[in-house]
Amino acid sequence: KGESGLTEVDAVRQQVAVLEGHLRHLQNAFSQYKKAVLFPDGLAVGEKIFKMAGVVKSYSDAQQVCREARGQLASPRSAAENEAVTQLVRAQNKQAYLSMSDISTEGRFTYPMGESLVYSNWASGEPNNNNDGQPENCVEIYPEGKWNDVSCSKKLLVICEF
Ligand code: 293
Ligand code: CA
Repeated sequence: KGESGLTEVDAVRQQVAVLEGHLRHLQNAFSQYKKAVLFPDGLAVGEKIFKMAGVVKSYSDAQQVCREARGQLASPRSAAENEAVTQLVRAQNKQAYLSMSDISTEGRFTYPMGESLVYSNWASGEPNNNNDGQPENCVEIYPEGKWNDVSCSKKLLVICEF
């Protein structure tokens, strides 16, 4: 025992209590911060956040918007993520770009880093690469949540993910 009368264990207990107070404060502050950041155009699904960017752009300009914000275009990898993107699309009633394309190899849609899709929600008959003249190498999501391949020059709502 030290001169103070406190055992080392007591000192450590006190430090833990102080840290628990700091942790509680951070949890409350983070919870408030998340609500503010997601209002009114963001949605969190698991560890992913989707955010409607409020602009309508061609694919390459849309990619740039998300990249400049240190994110990437929406890439729903599950039904739950697709439902979140669909909610944002429905709120604007405008089709939005997804990140995926078959620019590298016609007929093989990939994420921006080149991996094949782990989830898809194509509308019936899609992808059909059908745009008399221009190829359809990009993907739009409809307010119903289904996907359609479209020309990458089409101007569509931008939704980023982080
Ligand atoms: C064709 C047939 C339509 C379809 C459309 C889109 C264009 O016009 O049923 O909706 O292609 O796939 O991207
Ligand atoms: Ca199509």
